[in-house]
Amino acid sequence: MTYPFTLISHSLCPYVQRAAIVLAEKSIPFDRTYIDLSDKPDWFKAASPLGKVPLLKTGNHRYLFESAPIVEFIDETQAERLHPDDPVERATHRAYVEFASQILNGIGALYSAADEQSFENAKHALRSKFEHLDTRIDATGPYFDRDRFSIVDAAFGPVFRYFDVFDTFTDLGIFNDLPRVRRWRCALAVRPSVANAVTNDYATLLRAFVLKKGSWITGLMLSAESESPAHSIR
Ligand SMILES: N[C@@H](CCC(=O)N[C@@H](CS)C(=O)NCC(=O)O)C(=O)O
Repeated sequence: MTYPFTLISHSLCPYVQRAAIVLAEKSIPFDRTYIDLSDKPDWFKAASPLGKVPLLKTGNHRYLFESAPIVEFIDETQAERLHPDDPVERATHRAYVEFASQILNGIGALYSAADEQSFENAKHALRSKFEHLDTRIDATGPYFDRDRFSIVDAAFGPVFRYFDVFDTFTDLGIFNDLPRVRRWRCALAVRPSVANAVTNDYATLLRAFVLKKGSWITGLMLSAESESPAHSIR
């Protein structure tokens, strides 16, 4: 059986996860096609003007690209809206989806940092963004917009997922004394749409990615493995 939507994916891509989470929140069944981004097939290059995942193949065989318009399209056309009705609130939510993208860039800087100083700089830049979020999230929680799961949550589930893996080999301390962010992270981790947006081998694949990076964080992972080889992927 084929479904009206196919999400063109990569196993580790946080932007793909946003679309998968929003589809799941709306109980829309969909197919997934995984792309090897180091060896992109011709049909993918033709369908993706920027050469990136996600793409959403819609029922009429059109491909949508870029996660923000894909997510907005799903939100506008399927089931109840996840974005708020109020235009100011909606614009604010869109801004925090962009904030999540900036945090993803910061995570990229963290795992790419070649030396301890750049690693510490990346860590502090991330920490200050989460400090801001801790002041921004409502005390009642559990989500960005209290008890209403929104697209901002779909953007932050994949952000926190990186730290679930990093926490297995290093104590970054990024969330220390940030109780609202910590509670939000826990609430997203157990939300089925978020938990099921990746395959079961996500952690193994992310560790393999970190190993290949050959950066400062790779050294932290390898030294933790030499002390406790339980998570070793080699
Ligand atoms: N702005 C894009 C970012 C998507 C993105 O960076 N995708 C990455 C994987 S996570 C990709 O496809 N990279 C392949 C490439 O740049 O060649 C979006 O929101 O969809």
